[in-house]
This record gives sequence, structure tokens and C-alpha cells, in this order.
Amino acid sequence: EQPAPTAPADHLTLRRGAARVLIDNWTGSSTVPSRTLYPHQWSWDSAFIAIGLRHFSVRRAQQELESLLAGQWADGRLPHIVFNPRVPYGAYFPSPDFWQSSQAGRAGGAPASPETSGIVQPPVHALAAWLVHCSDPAESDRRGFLSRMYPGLTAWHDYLLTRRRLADGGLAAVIHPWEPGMDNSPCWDRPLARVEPADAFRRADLANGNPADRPTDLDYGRYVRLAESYRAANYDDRTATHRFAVEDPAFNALLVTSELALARIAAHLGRSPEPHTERAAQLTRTVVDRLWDDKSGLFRARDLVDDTLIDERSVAGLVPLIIPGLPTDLVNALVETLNGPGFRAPATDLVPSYDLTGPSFDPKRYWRGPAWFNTAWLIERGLRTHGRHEDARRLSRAVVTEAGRSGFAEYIDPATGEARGARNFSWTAALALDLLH
Ligand code: 2M8
Repeated sequence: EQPAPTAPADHLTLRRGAARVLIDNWTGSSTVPSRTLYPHQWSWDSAFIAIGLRHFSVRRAQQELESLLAGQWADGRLPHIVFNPRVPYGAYFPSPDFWQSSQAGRAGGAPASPETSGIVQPPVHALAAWLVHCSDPAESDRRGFLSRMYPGLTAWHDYLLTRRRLADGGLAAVIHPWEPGMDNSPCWDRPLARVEPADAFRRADLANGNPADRPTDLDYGRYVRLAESYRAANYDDRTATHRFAVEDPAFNALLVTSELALARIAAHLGRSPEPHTERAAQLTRTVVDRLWDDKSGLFRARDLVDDTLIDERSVAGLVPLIIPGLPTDLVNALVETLNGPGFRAPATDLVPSYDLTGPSFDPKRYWRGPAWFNTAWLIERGLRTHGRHEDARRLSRAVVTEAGRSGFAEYIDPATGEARGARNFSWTAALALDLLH
């Protein structure tokens, strides 16, 4: 007699566990990334969270994105944090009294409320909006979800491609290490070395996180200095000068993918998709021209201060696999790099955030080596986009297994699978849930 298959029961338990995390982290209109470490709404987290939420509540998934857009500025910027007014300032640093968006942000048209940060995060939102729509098109149309989202999402991309295009013919630039979402990546060590660290600030993260898993005080001092100087310029991109200005491959690859999602949204609304498809095609060419590094077999970030490619290999350089129009030889090279000694974590099958053989690799410290679930999800999608189904299945299995085994950890040690950072982390649960469907 054949033994009964066990996978479905495991999957059911996992789905329930993942849904439980998202329910516990729901605040009534959005989801916190973590109850302990990140008690507000984060921009790209919300996009990933909506992608998971849509599997058990389309309504909540829509609300997640709508509440984020309520923090959008008149210049189109989508802030990286929308603050929850009910949470005390001491629970997270930097809090609203640091950013002062409703005063200092007037140049960019920050809303009077809610309070927000002044910087941005990667543009995953149009992709998320489209996926949320697709999971229940009738309900989405009934609520006019896409027609309400479209103007804000278009303004967001316009902001990135006007105010944030800092080099002629360049890509959207990030001006703070919090913007690409991979805060202490070794890629930022060299550009950050130019920044004099601030000394008067009080971190809140160490009360809830292990110092060995988090950025150093020196990094924080530099993050604070950069944010203070942007605030001193009233977050005005026309007049601010930047000591940190970088074109990041993952950020721009997500912009391409989201621009293609906007094309679909436009077509669904009876508008022309062409402005979006043309922009995506042009951006794809620019990403390749400006960031591809044949020698390393991946994309690298461009430092705009000295106009050079940063000599570090990180997972951000593999994320452009998600771009559908990538030339085949580059797809082949990326897949080879992904399966090579630098990025194939033997114990977990996940993708480390930084080259396992690189000089700055650290298996525990945040974006300097640990494997993260959002980047794995993006790469899995890229593999499927390019017909690499076997590699995609392996990665998908790894995401689901390690998410469950680690208690939906924020990140894991890529060599041992040991959970690091926060537990019950929302995007880990949301993206595992998505891959279970
Ligand atoms: C981390 O970043 C925040 C600052 O934005 C922090 O360390 O306090 C990053 O992992 C970022 O990518 C993420 O969006 C955020 C919330 O999960 O946490």
C-alpha cells in the first residue's frame, strides 16, 4: 500500500501559520512588518504583504496599498514609512519628530497627515496592485480599485524618473542606504565612507534586536547624517545636494517590472499601455548599458559621485532577472551566477544577500550575507519569467520550507538556516503564502 502523501497537510499548517502572522500584524488599515522591530507601515513591505494578503482577504490587500498611498506627497514620492499616530515616538527611530514631514516636507507637498519619512523604497507597488487585482478581478472592478490606484502609481513612477534621475540619460537614483531597502549592504561601504557620521541620536532597534544581526553604530551615524541633510534641504530634490547617490540594479529592475504592470493596468482601464511599455523598454536598455558587469556575471550598483560601478557582488545584482525583456545571454549568465559558489547557499538553497565568497560576507548581519525571503521571491519570479522552471521550483520549495522552519524569520543564516532578526515577520509569511498557492 502507498503511504498517504504528507505534503498537503504540511502545506495547510504552513498556510495557517503564515495567515496567523499577517492577522496578528494587521493594525486595522495596514500591516506592520514586525510588532517588535518595525511598528509602522513600510513601503515595499506593504507591497509584498499585499501579494500574500490577497490569498485570504482581497479587501485587506487592497486596503494595505490604499493606506500606503494615503501618505503620498504631491510631488509623487511614496514615503518609505507611513507612521501610525497611535505608536509612541520611542518605539522606533527615527520617528516623526525626526523626519518632520508635515513641516520640512512642504517643498515636496507632504500631506498634513499622516506623518511620514522623506525618503523612498523600491517601487514594487504597481506589480502588487496588478497581482491583487488578478486574484479577484470582479471584486477589484466593483470597488474601482485599479482606477483609484492608477493616478497615484503613475505619479510615483514619474517622480522617480524626473526628480530622481540625477545623471543625464541615467536611471532612478537612491540617495540614502535605506532607499534600496538593503541598508547595510557592503555595496554602500565605499560611498558611505564619504559621510561624516552624526553622533547625537538614540537607536531603538537594539532594544528589540540582537546587535550582531543589526547595522553597526557607525552605519547608523551615517544614515542619520544623510537623512538630516536631506531634511535640511526640505527634501527638495531640485536643490538638495547628495553625498550618497547611487543607481541600484534591484530598485531599477523593480521599476521596469512595475512599469509593465502599469501597462497592464492602463489597458484594463481602457487607456493606452504604450507610454508604459516604451518606458519599460528604454529603462531595460539603460539598466543593461549602465549596470551590467560581464566579468562578475551580474549587475552592479553605479556610484554617481565618481561615476563608477561599485566593486561588490550582492543579491541586488541578481534581481534584474525579473525583467522580461532581458537579453538571453544575460539571463544565462545570471542563472550561472545564481547556481555558482557565490550565491547558492548549500544548506538552505536560498540566495544570500551578499557573495558567500566575498571579503565582507557575514552570515548574521542583516544585508551583509543572510538570506532574505523577498529577494528569493523576486528571483523565483524571474526564473519562471525566463522559463527556468526547475530552478524556480527549487527556490520556491526553499522559501516555503525555510520560512516555516524559521518561524517566519526576517532573515536566516544562509549556511545553517538559523533564524536571525525578527520572527513572525510579515513579508516572509506573505511571500511564503503566495508561493503555496
Ligand atoms: C529594514 O530597514 C529599516 C529602515 O527602513 C530599519 O532597519 O529600521 C530593511 O530591511 C528594509 O528593507 C525594510 O523595508 C524595513 C522594514 O522591514 O526594515
